Amino acid sequence: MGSLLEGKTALILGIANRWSLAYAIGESFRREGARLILTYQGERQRQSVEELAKELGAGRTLACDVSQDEQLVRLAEELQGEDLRAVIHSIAFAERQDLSRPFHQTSRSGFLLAQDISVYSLVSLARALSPLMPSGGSITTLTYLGSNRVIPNYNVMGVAKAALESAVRYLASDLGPQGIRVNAISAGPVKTASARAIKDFTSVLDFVAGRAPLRRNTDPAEVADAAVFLASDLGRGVTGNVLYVDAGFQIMGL
Ligand code: 0WD
Repeated sequence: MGSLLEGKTALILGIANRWSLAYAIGESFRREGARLILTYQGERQRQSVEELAKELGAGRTLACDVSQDEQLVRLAEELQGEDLRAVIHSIAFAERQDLSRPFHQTSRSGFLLAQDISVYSLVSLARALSPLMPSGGSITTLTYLGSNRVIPNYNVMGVAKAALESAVRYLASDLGPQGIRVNAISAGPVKTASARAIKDFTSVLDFVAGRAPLRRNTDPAEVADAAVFLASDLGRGVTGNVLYVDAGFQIMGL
């Protein structure tokens, strides 16, 4: 048991199941002494997230579908009086058909949906939650290499991740004077429910394991420990950054 986050309250959005990157982050945050608050997307996920919350020793579990403005307002109301020190935004969504057909066939509605859930949610959460971070703190989101390289079938989500990484920089500039740091972790591919929606995802895992400098895929625990670093005082000088935790794959040309 470490103490890098001892006494700090952390809000984690995006735990869907035990394979979610956000769940691994919850485990690492707990190990380091954080007090956890989790959210669930809707009634459908409520019970399962409450069970996962028990496993993680999380004190509170609150509803938050980021596509609903009124739920963000309610979340902020329910968190009144908390001194949030860390927020994890581990949320993305795109229509399955937009993760398999050619990118130029993306519909307007599919494009806007991916931007709304995967990017605008970070902006709206930063607005709703920054007043609850009076002592300063850290907001961390999850991104992927498909933001600046073409990854087959990642398509509309790659464009969303490019916008997300840009949003991180603008938010870091806005909130820095309040002592709030905003960063992204660019994780290597991990087999989660979201990743399975991407056509031929298993071949991406095989390719990366063969080419990455460390000759293996990314362990969710490695992503989680990087999130601890960013949320802790060890990361106090880091903001507006994209930190790659991908066994080094992003440096390779061929
Ligand atoms: O290879 C991977 N798995 C990588 C994931 C590599 C690099 C980055 N990422 C990113 C994802 O793009 C995402 O931003 O990490 C983040 C977390 O993704 P994950 O852990 O891979 O996937 P998952 O366990 O599915 O969690 C994403 C969750 C949703 O899960 P489902 O499976 O139900 O779609 O995002 C949440 C939901 O819990 N989510 C929402 N939460 C609130 N409101 C909403 C919403 N409207 N939509 C999705």
